[in-house]
Amino acid sequence: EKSKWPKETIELWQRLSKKEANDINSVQKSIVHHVTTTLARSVYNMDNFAAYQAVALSTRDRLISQWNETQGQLSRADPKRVYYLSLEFLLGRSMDNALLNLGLKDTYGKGIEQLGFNMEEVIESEVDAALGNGGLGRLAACYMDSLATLDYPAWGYGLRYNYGIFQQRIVDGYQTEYPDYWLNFDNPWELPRLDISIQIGFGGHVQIIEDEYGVTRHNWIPATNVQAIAYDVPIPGYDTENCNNIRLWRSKPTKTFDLTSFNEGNYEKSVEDATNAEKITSVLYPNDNTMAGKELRLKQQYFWTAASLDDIVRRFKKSMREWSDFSDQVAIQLNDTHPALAIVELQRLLVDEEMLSWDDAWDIVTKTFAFTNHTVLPEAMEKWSVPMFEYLLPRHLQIIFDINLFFLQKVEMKFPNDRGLLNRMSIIEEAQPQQIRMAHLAVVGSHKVNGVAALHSNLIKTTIFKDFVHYYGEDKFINKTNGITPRRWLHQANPQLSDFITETLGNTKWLKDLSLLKGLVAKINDDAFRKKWMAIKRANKVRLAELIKERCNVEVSPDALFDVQVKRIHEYKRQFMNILVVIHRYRTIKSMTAAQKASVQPRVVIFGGKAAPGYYIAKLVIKLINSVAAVVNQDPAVGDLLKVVFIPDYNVSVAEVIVPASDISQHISTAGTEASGTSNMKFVLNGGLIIGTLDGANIEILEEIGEDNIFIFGCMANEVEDLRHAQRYRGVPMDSALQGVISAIEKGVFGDPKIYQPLISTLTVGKDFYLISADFASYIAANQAVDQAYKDQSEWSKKSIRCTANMGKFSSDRSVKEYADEIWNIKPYPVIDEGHL
Ligand code: 7GP
Repeated sequence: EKSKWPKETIELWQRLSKKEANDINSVQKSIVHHVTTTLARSVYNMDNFAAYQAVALSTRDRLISQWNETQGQLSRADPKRVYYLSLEFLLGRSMDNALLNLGLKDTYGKGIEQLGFNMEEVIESEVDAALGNGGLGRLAACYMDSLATLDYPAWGYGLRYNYGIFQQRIVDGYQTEYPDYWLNFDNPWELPRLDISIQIGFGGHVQIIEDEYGVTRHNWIPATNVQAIAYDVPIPGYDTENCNNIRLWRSKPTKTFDLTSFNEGNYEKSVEDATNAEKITSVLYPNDNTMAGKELRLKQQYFWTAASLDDIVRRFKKSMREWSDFSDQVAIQLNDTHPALAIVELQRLLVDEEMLSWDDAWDIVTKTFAFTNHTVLPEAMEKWSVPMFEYLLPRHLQIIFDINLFFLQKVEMKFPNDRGLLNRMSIIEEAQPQQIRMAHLAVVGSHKVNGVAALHSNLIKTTIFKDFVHYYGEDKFINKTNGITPRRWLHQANPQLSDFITETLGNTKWLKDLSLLKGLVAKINDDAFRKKWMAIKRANKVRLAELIKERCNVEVSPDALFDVQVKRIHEYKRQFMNILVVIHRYRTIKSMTAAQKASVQPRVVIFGGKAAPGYYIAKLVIKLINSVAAVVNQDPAVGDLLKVVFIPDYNVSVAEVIVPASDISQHISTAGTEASGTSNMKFVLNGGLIIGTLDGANIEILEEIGEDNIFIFGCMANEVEDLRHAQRYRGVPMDSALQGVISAIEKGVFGDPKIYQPLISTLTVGKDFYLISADFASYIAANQAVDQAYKDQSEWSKKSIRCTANMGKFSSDRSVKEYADEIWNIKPYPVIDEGHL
């Protein structure tokens, strides 16, 4: 124990652990030091990647100092912390972000320039950390940035997958998947904590023990154990000393297990068991908004929640407080239902291992957890089959049945004699076999439940959680509209615009208080200002055009209107509707005279996004987009009036190039299906207008920026049911423009029409679940309105400025503050720079 050492020893440590200086000389020295020692290279043996590694290692040294300082001071002060449990953290690259947040980008940039390298090229050498699918995972990453920036004591807990989301390549127009070997060249942004290792059990049986007072205790004897090893990822805040942590768990075989098998003389079995243990954290499941129901996924969820809770409880126990203080020290946020097992695990630890009474334990549990729902799509609701669950987690199943029994008893007391209600609210679905409804478990075990945008939070109250609102009352169900970090999504991704805003507003305060962007409105009638604003947009479009040339081998003009839809490919997001309207546009242009063509607004339609490998219809949409692109892009009758591209392998770092370069982007989900959307916020923050439905956060963006600056179309969420009904039972005919488009596909204009038959079938009258036909005409009209508006560049530039200026609400700083005040009850704890560790 350090505190037992004599004063002189501690002072010696403090003298020797002085933080590195950050002048250009020290920075260069540290880079070259890493080149020559850590990398064992020299000036004669350097390339961009080696430069990246050296800069990363040097930056990492500085991060670790801050991390140590933060974690040390927090351990001593021991304030209440929040733990954000997320199976996904879609971090992207770290170096640029870390240097900007530490305020060292300029110094490092100059430093390596003198050493013969270009910072932007060096940054490009980093591979993305892609431990997430889409919105949910990227939200977790934005929240970690805000938590650190606002000095909140917060840790993330997740899994260290060996393979992140697959890499997408397009072969003959089709998506093919390749493994993401992101750890092949070592990851400088993680600190392996080989000393932190936790045993996690699986399977086995439950012993019932009766003590001398006749009280029964349950003792779970797992059949197998695996080890969880911690890897820490430092998350520096912007312009602060605070540096938070994401702890990612990696699975390893246990040493004792190896030995037993070895002693039993069963070498092969021990090797097999060891590989099975490693498998748990080997791969991220590539589904976005759908549940796969695989046993290995359930193993991942338990492995991760059990390791995290063990860690959290161990940290709490160090403070020697009473158990009744637990929820005053610890808040745990469940990022969707993936970590809902944590509720059961904490109850098990408290009752079986800490010997608390059931009721005392349950009181602690429900005060500790809060739950965020990210979707209402039925196919995404997590359910686990009871037999499979019992085989893996026998004791947890008993606890779930008990939680359910006590819960349903209370429901019965409040609303007697309503079996239908009990059936609907039960955590167990009476199917063959029985299923555990994880969303119900999460609601019952949490003190607050939130949706991620106003519309979505209201929807969950009237649909999936209706009975629960009736039972618990309104206060438990709240809204926390999503946000995005302006540090990555403006300052880092759009440096020119960031500098221009800083110059205009006189300082960088807006990066920590995004509402200050309002100050830009005063410049709206300043011609020079508007010209510069549009010149920056154009420069960003040039950068994107270069990326398109490189990745798609298509030349696009930066003077055309850039129209973007980038997000996971999903029927509810309606990329299909977008490409159908592109075909409509193509046909319209083809039918025009030369004189008519002269007034067409040239457009580049840009798609990007991955489809889940098993999602057949989504993959067909990608094929259709590529086929349309192939035909349109080489049609001399169209020329530059229309270009279509599908950018392969859309990910965070590609998004950082695309987002600042869009004129218009598409957020066109069927109303009521997109919980929030977050890329909509990124585009508008960067002065890109959006075309969208009244869905998710689009509605709140409209409220903030005003209806003149957004293109809204389509039906509203409360009309969807009636429209579906009318389609199904009253045979509303298909939209006529849509009919024309479909017959073009069927005639083979875009290749063998047989390929697309399953896709076209989804539009059959009565089956068009996502209402593409119903919204088609208004979608075409909205697109025409965009063309019209874009022609007046001066008016457009005003809209663009108004967009950026009014996006203050959508900073993840605002979201995180709301969570901290209204759910977690935590306060900022700003770390003091003591100059040593
Ligand atoms: C997404 C939602 O689809 C998106 O609308 C939202 O902005 C985002 O979460 C962040 O809240 N949901 C998922 O990514 C997802 O997989 C099912 O949800 C668990």
